[in-house]
Amino acid sequence: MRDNTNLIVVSAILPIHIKKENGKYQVHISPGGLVTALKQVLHKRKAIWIGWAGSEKITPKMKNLIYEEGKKEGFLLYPVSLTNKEVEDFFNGFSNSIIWPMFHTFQYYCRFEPEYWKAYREVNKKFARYLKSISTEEDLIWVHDYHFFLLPEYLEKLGLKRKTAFFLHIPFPNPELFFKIPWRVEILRGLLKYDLIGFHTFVDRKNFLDCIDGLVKDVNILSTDPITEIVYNGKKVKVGVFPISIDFQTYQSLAKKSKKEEFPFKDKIVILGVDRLDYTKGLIHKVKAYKRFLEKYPRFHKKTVLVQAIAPNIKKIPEYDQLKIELEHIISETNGILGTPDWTPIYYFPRRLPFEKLINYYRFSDVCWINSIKDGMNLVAKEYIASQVEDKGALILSEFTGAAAELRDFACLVNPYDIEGCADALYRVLSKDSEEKRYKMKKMRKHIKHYDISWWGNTILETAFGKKIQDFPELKEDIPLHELLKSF
Ligand code: ADQ
Repeated sequence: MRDNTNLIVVSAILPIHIKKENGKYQVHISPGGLVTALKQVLHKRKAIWIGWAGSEKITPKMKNLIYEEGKKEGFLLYPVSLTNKEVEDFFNGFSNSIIWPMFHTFQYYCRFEPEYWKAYREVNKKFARYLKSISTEEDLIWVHDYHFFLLPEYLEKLGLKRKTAFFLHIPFPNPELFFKIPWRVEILRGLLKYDLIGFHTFVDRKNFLDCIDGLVKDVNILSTDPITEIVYNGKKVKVGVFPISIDFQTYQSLAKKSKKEEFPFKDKIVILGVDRLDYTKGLIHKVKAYKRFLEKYPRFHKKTVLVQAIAPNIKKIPEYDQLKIELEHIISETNGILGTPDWTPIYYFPRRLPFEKLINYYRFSDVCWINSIKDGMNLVAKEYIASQVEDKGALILSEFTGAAAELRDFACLVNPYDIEGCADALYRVLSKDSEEKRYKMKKMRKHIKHYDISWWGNTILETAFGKKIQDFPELKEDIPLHELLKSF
């Protein structure tokens, strides 16, 4: 039934997750940039995507539902079950209360519980066992993100020879931060068992190489450009920089069809924010800076609105509950102090916008403001640019995003900690000559159009496995479910 070579993609969460609500299974789209990007790369490819589907037990009925959902997107979804304890200690614990905060420079949010490390190893082992049951030596395994630093080590322990590539969607910290992690050496040694390791930026790669240099014995770093080669324990590991992107054409063509009549803020200057609820996104700093802008530049009163959509987070961490409370407080305080009966300075949508609405907002907003304290890339920046089909808008972009490395010459870069500086930057952007904005937007659009999601996927797969995404067959035929269920 299977071709000789399959592309098997591994991520902690599948693009959909299932919840039982009122006795019925409900399918939800998983939030976040990893899912957005991979869905676009794998579209209509017979790739097998494995990950957790948000539930402790997976019944045949759920498998069927997940399989059907995957088929709609054009790929095969295989759910891996996690116990509640594993979700707590591996997912919310090690991954999201140690690695996520540390790699985003929030070291004081880290909880270094040994139980978390134990669960992290166990779940990596579980995924390796699962891969053993579904893969052959011919298959190519493409692993995503910080949940799976140890996966190739466990594949090796199970006696499996597999070709593996790893991509880190978040930043890699410098040694000063990374060295604080109690299991730092094990993490680096685990990573060095991949055949290819990919990062968003040159800074991430440099940080990784500096950490290796400082902590791993008997490692030989051979060359640096464009792909670094490391020899460790007699094995070659490639390390590259592959800035992730978006499906430019899809955003552009949907934006062209989007209608101004459907845009709810037609008569205002609109500053748009689209983020997940996360302390890394600099949301409180953004609201403070917007408030400061209105205080300093009253001529923009009643003319300007900040439209901020915030998608809920799937991670269950106390910091997110606290952030939501603080954010809602500061938004209502700003609206209360500065708003008038006929003007609300901030429109806040605490939800995931439907795709068409998102594109409509991207196309007709005057400014998109990304204020991350730290961000691996930030796809919202690129989605906004692709949707600016009239080259009109402007991008305010935090210096601390991966996207800033690519767009620094044409976006308005800001330091999110500098409230006064951000307020002035917004003023400058709104006061700028429209020809200059048009020139900058054109330049950014040209860049993203060229370096799109296909470029990203193909470059990684070619570097790792000598294949492009198009080399994998399209998902056309109906694979009987019982064939798939055998391997669950
Ligand atoms: P994220 O931290 O999730 O991704 P980002 O890259 O901005 O950040 O992607 C978010 C995605 O979710 C975008 O596709 C956006 O359109 C969507 N989204 C967010 N809020 C939304 C809302 N309120 N309504 C509708 N859609 C919303 C992680 C890393 C990033 C990296 C990506 C990809 O943290 O740095 O860019 O992975 O590698």
